[in-house]
Amino acid sequence: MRQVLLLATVLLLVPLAVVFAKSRYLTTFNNVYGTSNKTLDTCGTCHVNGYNLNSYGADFDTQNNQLGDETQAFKVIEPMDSDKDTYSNIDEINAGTFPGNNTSTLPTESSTWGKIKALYDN
Ligand SMILES: [Ca+2]
Repeated sequence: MRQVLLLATVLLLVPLAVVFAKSRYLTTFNNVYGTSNKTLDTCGTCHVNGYNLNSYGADFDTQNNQLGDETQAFKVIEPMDSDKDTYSNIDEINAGTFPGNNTSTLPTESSTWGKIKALYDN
């Protein structure tokens, strides 16, 4: 019985430890880019479907493992286009769009005018 309780405790605590350890990366991200309490202040900046890394998270993970420095890893991947939507990671971060989600892109002039036109057409 004691072993079952120990196993249950470990199974409950390990995922929590992973979540707390990884949220440190989000804190670093927010400190580097001033994104605290903004759109990108979410696990979804680097993850998809829970724990799985999106393309931006994977690029960060690769660089962080090589450099051993979270801040430098974020800086190194700034010019990259992790989600292949033609916008660099830093341009997306500055615009508040997700650098690891190719459906989250910077507004174009035509899309902005389209939204304004739609307001007046209704
Ligand atoms: Ca991009």
